[in-house]
Formats: sequence, C-alpha cells, structure tokens
Amino acid sequence: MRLPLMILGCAAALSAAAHDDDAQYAISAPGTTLTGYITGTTLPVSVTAPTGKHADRVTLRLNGKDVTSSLHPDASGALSGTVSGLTAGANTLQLFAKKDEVATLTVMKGMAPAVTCESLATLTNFPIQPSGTMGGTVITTASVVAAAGTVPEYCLVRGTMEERSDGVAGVAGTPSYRPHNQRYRTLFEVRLPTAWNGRYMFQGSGGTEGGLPGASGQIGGTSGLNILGNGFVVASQNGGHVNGDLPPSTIVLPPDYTGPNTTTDLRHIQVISGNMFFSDEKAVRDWAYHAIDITTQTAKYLINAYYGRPQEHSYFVGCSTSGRQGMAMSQLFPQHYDGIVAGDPFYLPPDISLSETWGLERIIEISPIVNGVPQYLQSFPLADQNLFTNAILAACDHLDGLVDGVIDNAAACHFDPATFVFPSSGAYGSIAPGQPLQCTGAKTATCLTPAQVNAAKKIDQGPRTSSGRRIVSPDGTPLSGYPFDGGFMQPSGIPTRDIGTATSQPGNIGLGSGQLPLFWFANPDPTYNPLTVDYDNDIHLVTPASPAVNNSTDIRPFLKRGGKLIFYHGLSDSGPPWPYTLKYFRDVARKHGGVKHAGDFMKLYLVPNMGHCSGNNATDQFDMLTPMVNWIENGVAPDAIVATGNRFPAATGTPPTVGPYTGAGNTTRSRPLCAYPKTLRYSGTGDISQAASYVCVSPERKHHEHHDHDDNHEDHDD
Ligand SMILES: [Ca+2]
Repeated sequence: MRLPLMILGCAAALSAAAHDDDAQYAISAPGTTLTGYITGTTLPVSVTAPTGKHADRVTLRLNGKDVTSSLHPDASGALSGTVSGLTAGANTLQLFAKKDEVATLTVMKGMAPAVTCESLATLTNFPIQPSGTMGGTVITTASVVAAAGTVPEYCLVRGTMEERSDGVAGVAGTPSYRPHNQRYRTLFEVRLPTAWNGRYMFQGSGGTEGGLPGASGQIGGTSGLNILGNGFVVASQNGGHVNGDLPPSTIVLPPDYTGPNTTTDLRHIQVISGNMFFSDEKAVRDWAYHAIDITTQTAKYLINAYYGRPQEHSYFVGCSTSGRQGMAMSQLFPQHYDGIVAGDPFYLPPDISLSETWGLERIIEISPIVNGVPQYLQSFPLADQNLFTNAILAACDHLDGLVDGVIDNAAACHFDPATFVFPSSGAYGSIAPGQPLQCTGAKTATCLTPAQVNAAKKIDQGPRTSSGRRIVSPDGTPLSGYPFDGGFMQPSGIPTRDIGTATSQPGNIGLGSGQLPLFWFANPDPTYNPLTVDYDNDIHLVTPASPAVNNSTDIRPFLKRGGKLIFYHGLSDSGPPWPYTLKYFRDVARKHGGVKHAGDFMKLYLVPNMGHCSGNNATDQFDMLTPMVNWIENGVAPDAIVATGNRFPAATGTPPTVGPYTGAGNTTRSRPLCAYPKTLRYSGTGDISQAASYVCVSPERKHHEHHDHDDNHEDHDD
C-alpha cells in the first residue's frame, strides 16, 4: 500500500512558498524531500517571478546572508543555481523584490546524534520523576535499529512512566472489581533517526488506547509521507494503561435480573476489558491528556539529550481519540505543539456517545430479537444498505455536476427517503424506475419498509425526546445526528457502528454505548443498560464535564505563539458526527475574529463518503503534515489538499459517469479536499480520476431557508 502513495507524496512536495500578496514569486528546492529536508551542505534552488516582473531583480538570502550571486537565469527567465553553506538545523531562504520579502523557504539540514543511543538508557533528570506511590521514568530499551527498506537507521527508545499498583479498576460488586490493587503505567516509544530533520512529531492512536503503537509516523493524515525517512523524531504512547493489565471483560447483570448469566443480550451488559479503567480517576485523566503531556515532555528531553539541541518545531497528528487529544494540547498545553492535525475528533465524548447510542437503538428497534439478542443485520441486510445508498446517490450525486458516486454539493441535497422516487433514466435509472424507495405494499428487493426508512431518518436527525424535540446535553450542546451523505449506508458508515456484519457485532456495543454509563455518566452506573436509554428522563445522568471533554474555544495562548490547527472529518463518520467538529470550528472562529480570519490559523476539511478516519468509496488517503509544515515554517496557509482513494467504481462513457453503487470498487482516484467552506466541483472536462480535473468553489449565497434538519446540519453559511 505504501508504494503507490509515495507517488502522490512526491507530487505534493513542499516547494513554493510565496506570500499571499505576492502570489507568483516563489522559491523551490527541487532536489529536496517532501518537507524540505537535506543531508548535505549545498542546495539546488529555483526562483520564479510574476509575469512582467524580472526574476533577475530579486535578492536571495540564506540565513541572512546574500547568496543572489549563486543564481543564474535559464532560458525561461527563471533563476536557478546551487547555494552552499547550509548549516545543521533550520536554514531559511528569503526572497526579496526590492526591499520587500516576497517568499520564504525553510530547509532542514539533517543533524547527527551527539551521544550514543545506548547512553540514553542511563540518563537521569527525566521530566517525570517518582512521586508518591508512582514510579518515575524507566527506560526499557535504547538501541539502534538498522536501516531496512525505506526506513532509515534510528535509535529506538521505549520506557515506562508513572507506574503504580494501587489503582482502581473494574465494576464494583462483580469479580472484576479491583478496589486498590490495579497496576497502571504509561508506556512510550520514541524513534530518533540518525539523520534528524530537527522536527518532532507525536503520533496519536484511537479508542480507549491501552496498547503501544510503533512510532513509525505512519497513520491517517500522513499518507504518502515516509516520516522517519524524512528525518522526523516520532513518539507514541498507550494512554496510561495496558489493556492486558486490566480485569477481563465481564457481564454485568441489571439489579433486578434473576435469570441465567449466559448471554450478552438486551438485559445483560458486557463491560469490555478495555473500558475497565473507567473507575480510576487518574487513569481516565491519563487517557484524556496526561499521558500525552508526559510523553511529549519526555520525547523532547530525549531529543535534547540525543542530538544536543532541542527540536525546531513540534507537530501532532491524530484521529478519533487522538484527534481529541490534539485539541486538548491546543487548549491545555499550548507550549507543546506548533502544528496540530486533528482528524474526526472524539472531543465531546458524552454527546457523541449519546449520538452513537441513539443510532444503535434505532437499529435495535427494527431488528428481530431472538432469545433476547437483536439480530442487527436482519434489520438492514447488505442488499438493503446498497439500495439505500443508490437512492441517496440518485437524489444528490448529480447536483455537483458530475455523476461519480460522490455528493459534493450537500447544500443542494434535500434527500427524504420517505418520499424519494427513483428516476427512470440516468446513471441510477435502472434500479427501480419510477418507484418510491419506501414500500407502498409488501417489502421487495427494490423498496425499504417504512420502519427501515424511519430508522434511517431518525439516525440522520439525532437524539430526540418522545415528542420529537431536539435534546440539549448537560454541557449545553444540541445533540447531533448523522446527516445523510453518499457513504451513510456504505460499510464504514452507519453499518460498522450500528448494524455490524455476519461476523461482527455493531461497533457501538463496546464503543459509544458501552462507554456511556461508565465514562460519561456523572455517577458511573455499570448496571445501567445503554441499549435502552430513556431520552425523556435520563439525559440529566450525563456528565456536563470530564477531563476528556475538550471543547474550550479559548486557544489564545496557542495562537499567540503561532500555533496552527488542521481539522478533518469524514462526512459519513458513524462515530463522532461531523457537525460537532464543525460547531467547534465555528465557535472558535467566532471567538477569534470570524470564519474568514480563522483561515489564518485553522482549517477544516470535510471528506465526502469517508467513515471514521477512513473507509468507504472515499478519498481517505492524504498528507496533512506536509501542508502543516509549510504553514508553520514558511507561512504558506494550506488550501486544497490532494487526497487519493482506491475503492471507487470505474467510470465509463462521455461524459464519464458511474453506474449504480454495488459496493467497493477498485479504481483509484485523486481529488482535492477543499478547505471549509469551499466545496469541490468538476471542471467539466478531464479525467474524473485526476485531482487536476476539479476546483474548490466558495459556497453560493444561501437562498433556501428551510431544511429537514435543525440548525447545525448542513449549515454551510458563514
Ligand atoms: Ca457527484
């Protein structure tokens, strides 16, 4: 998988760095790697000037020293040449036209270690020292790993912090309960390349964590970028607990239950092992942000020790739980990171849990129950899922001007599955010509029952009271549903969390719903059955605050030191609904000068069809780190970011179109992701599989006042 993506990465290489008002002046360093990283002392550069201006009237400085004489005009009038004298660490090239600085390019020269890798094991004075019953920093591994394939030689450091054996875990009143003898520890890993680019990257993980990911840097949001090969130091951690240390999963019986303890059904609640740390306040705080804080401090300490100098810049890349943790860094630890990439962030866990649980319950409501166990998949078999996808695509795919299986004009899409009638012609004309999606009589292969349609509509709407009123959570957030999108009923959309497959349970049983009464009730109650929430009477049980609710819009200290944020979110994410992320983006924008001004420090990319962090027929492979580096180090704000996906259907005909949706295809497409509020449009000509055939357009002025949805759905105005 990595090789084809490298091709995209090369195309996206950091190069030009023109300032906004001098958009056509540019410096590039064609020979460097993606993020402007070299190992020698010389650098081939190329300088271009706007039409009508003379490239030979510019001045080029390297680290303040005039190096213009290194440049020579070529046949096209551009200047190129080789500058020398680059020093270890950051090298700044500045381009001046007369006295104005018109472009900047930062190039990092690789740095070598100052001490041996093994010596890191004997360091003392780590930031995290023993305290009370907790241990300090213990290095368990410090050894050089030889280069292999595209991975360069690096120093691998692993260690443990804040180990203690007097924690709490499990469910009181069950054999899982450990009231004072649970072991907790933060495990971390740092990979320090022998040729270092001066940058540090934190690599996030997901869910409730509990395992230590290898710090390769290869995660969602860095696709196509060989992180260690580009010289980044990378750190990862485990969220403050080891799943294997925790009590095993257990069945919790409701207080009034007297039957056999043999099944997981609607009356028995299974608390999975990975959730067992809910009862330890510190362990929850570790997972919320503390394990990230201490890992960051320790990684920076190791960098300083190993290379004899601190990092020039620090970057955070995460999705889901680590998208949330990235937000926590910007709000609580503004000194730790310069650039933060936060994907599909799980930043309002109580509210997101309610949205997730609402969806699962709507599927249970229409599932046959056998011996107390919902037959989830029977509620919406794969053929019905695909029928639903075809209906929404038939309704809205073409509204953006291109029938390609992707809805890029969501603002114009007003899909109501209860009244939708299939077309008799066009790409989706063969499915059920002229027939309504909702059955008017018996269920057939080409219609859905009113109950199925109703369930989908309710999942789109989100949690409501029995009288249909929208619910506001105790933290003040209007609860969101999952707005219809082309990927809504594709496998990584609603099905993965709420329906499952023939061989897998709906994900929300252990995730959102399983966590609701444990982590997100003000008074945790493992006997509360999250599959039967009473939305009229039980919302007050949900906590208004938690260390893992990271919704503060006051990020002034982070912005004051030049911090930048990139958010992305799948429009068919069936975990955290994207409207929560949009709400945060807009709330922060409002607090810091409005959406237009917010583009100076914050970007949001909404990815059509994409599920939670990836999945579906979507362009779910992208590199947000290179644009972030260019933003932080060269002052070039990201705009469209090219992404790829390899599950698209093949297109045929003139103009090229796709046929009915039949599941994942195997055609690769590249497309730009547009910075909110822009959306994508096909330029009208060219290969629909190539990003160059698309443009990002600003939203049309809003004429429609009315939606099926309430305020925070599809509300694209600014
Ligand atoms: Ca389309």
